[in-house]
Amino acid sequence: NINTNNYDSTFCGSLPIHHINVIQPYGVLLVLEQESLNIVQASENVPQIFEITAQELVQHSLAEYLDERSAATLKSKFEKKIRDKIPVLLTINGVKVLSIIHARERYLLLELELATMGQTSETPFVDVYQDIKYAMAAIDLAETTREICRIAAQELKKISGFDKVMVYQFDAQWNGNVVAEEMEEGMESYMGFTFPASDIPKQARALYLKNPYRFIPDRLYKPEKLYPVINPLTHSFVDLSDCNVRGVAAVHLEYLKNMGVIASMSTRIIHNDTLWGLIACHHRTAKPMSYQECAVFELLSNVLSTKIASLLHKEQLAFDTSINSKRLNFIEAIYNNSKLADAFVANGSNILSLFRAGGAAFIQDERIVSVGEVPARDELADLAMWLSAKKQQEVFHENNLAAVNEHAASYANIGSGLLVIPLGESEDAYLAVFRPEVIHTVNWGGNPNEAIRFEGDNKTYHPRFSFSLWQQTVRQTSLPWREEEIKAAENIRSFIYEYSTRKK
Ligand code: BLA
Repeated sequence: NINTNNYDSTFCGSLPIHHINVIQPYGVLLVLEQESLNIVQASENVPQIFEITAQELVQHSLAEYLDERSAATLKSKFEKKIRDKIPVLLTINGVKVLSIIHARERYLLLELELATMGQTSETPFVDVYQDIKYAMAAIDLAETTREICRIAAQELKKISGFDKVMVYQFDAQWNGNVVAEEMEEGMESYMGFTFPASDIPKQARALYLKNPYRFIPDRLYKPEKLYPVINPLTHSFVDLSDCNVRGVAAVHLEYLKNMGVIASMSTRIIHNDTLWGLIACHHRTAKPMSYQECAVFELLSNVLSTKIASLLHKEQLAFDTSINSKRLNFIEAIYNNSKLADAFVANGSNILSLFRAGGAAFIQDERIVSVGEVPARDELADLAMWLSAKKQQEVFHENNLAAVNEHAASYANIGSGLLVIPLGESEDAYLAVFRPEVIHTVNWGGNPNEAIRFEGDNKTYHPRFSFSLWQQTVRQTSLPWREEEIKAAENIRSFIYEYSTRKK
């Protein structure tokens, strides 16, 4: 048995990654008081820009270092009360520095990029633009989500030069599947592998709704502390959740080490305001990138999200249309037959198709009629008693019935999946729809039971060492019930209820 999800929400999922209070040294972080631009906190690598220490710098206002134009730019950004992160080019101490501004309730965060500081020569915009145009056109031609992901991985690998680019799709339990992979020769392939949810726990996933990417150019970095440690305006640690340079959780640095990775970049894919997947990039050596290079990831992630959303929307429409016509077909049969049991028998094959089922049974006290492959009579009677004991009045659905009803193990091959429409308020009458067992193999990237390993002290912990293939055979499970199918069942239940009440 696999038991990993609890770590996703409890242990790993509660590490306070936003209050880490150190940054990665590819930028400098300043915390400013809004009006005065007084520097109240600074990262200890500030001498690289200001030539004085953080301790000295916090006596000053940033205004003293800005030229007139930069000061005006900063001021205008604040006055517009923009909450988004905005990149601006400031002249600090006479040097041009790309700066990302975050306006908070009581203070401002300023991230200053070191990699491009003082640079004037940039890659001409057209060079970048033609690569992006090409990638966008290729993505747009794709006809399935798989193909979109494959092309995106291919193009991003070409543009970015990362050793490996993967696309990672989340499932309903937040495990992730690698659905596309492009990599240099000699690297370990994770194509088709599933990784447990706790590898990237819920608070880390949540950050992708705010930030387009997480960039770790060098896991061997020296963390830079903030001075002073406590923000004097809020009397607490600064919330670094949307800072690019935010320091990395130790467990994840170890994870990257175990994967043989020095640099990592992950970019979100969003669908319906939830995280659909990530583009995960690995490099075996350090990989510095400028804000502009990171912006290419952000842009392509938007293109990818939009394209995936449009495909999924089309698929959803087609599914809805088909399920609706079958649902109406059944409702018509109920109209045309004075007895529900007769409507059920007359409409049998449509019901099987409506619910993509192997069998269905109409159970009303002693009376049982069925279509397709269903459990034996006594097993159906037992199931009805179980539902009655549960006082099941709403639609019930399960795709691993044996896990909740021990008797169901004996008919798992035909009834691992069960969807029940209770037919009466007071009587024990049910329409039960069965789905067969689908035995399948999950290819895990390393043993998920070892996703986290505690040392003897029960406090120190490590991520797993190995990400090589670990196979799990899943039994007694059917295809899951889709939301639209459950909705159709609920609709049929309320129709039957109202229809039979009216007839009385
Ligand atoms: C972060 N884990 C991450 C991130 C990814 C993964 C992509 C985001 C940071 C990054 O881009 O590097 C996971 N990366 C993967 C997976 C693949 C990949 C699955 O390439 C597959 C191909 N991690 C653990 C355990 C814990 C944990 C046991 O293994 C918790 C105890 C936590 N992972 C964890 C945390 C973060 C993280 C806290 C956030 C790190 C941060 O942003 O500081």
